[in-house]
Amino acid sequence: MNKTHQLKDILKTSNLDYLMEAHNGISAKIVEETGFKGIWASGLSISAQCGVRDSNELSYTQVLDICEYMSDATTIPILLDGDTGFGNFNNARRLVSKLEKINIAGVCIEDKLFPKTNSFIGSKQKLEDPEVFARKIQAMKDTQFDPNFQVVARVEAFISGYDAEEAVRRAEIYKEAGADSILMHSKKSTCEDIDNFMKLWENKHPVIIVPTTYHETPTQHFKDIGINTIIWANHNIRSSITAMQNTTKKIYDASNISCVNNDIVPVKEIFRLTNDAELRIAEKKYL
Ligand code: SPV
Ligand code: MG
Repeated sequence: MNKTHQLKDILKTSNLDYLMEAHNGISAKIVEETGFKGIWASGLSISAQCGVRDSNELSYTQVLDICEYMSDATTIPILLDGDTGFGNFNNARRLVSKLEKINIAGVCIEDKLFPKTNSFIGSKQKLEDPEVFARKIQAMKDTQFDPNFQVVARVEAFISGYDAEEAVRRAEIYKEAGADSILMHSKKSTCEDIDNFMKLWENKHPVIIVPTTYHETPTQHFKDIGINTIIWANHNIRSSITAMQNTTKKIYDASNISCVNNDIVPVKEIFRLTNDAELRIAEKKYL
């Protein structure tokens, strides 16, 4: 099954599936070999690993370059966090064409304004007019070459302080415009927003959630209310920051590296992850 078909299966089937965050080639590879069926290429994490803010400070071609490394390193599908699509309908549809060329299986766009701000910053972010956003989705769906390429519409109504009725109103418009799934975002510490939405939504179309702040809700609850996909959105970048901070501090304090040897992988693990063995075999054949 090709990657777009795999992603479609993850997002559209009624059983609960997961996408795990990655932000470069090596983290994508780790996500795959751990057993996840798909990858969330997080805008926050990709920006952070470049040392910049999640405010469209990376150009879209810079994001594409990182996606290409992630795609080349893996055989499972990647859903790119495409923010607002890097502009209007025209920028968004060009993004789709470029993503298909590097074997990215789908893209999620959110109904905010370019340049975007991370959903966890501030409380009343201005949203895009839903009809304008719907035409952006339509342009993306009209542009895709592979019929299985996935366009996900992310609703930011709860993030901007609106109620479940507004969330449903927007989700319906985006579904009608051709979105393959709806990502309903919330930053409450409980799953109250998601519960309210799902009651009104009545499983009309597949739903993705990102329970970063309401992580104490048991996963079984999301199965029970009919969520299709959960995104674990930023845990690889956060864990790598913790690891790097601890290691760097220990080496700084000790002026020696023996103190961290038990905390870190041996260099040969890097060779394994980047498949150095294949190059050794190829050298025998071609050198
Ligand atoms: C991301 O991972 O970049 C997301 C999810 O968009 S969040 O940061 O929760 O908005
Ligand atoms: Mg993002």
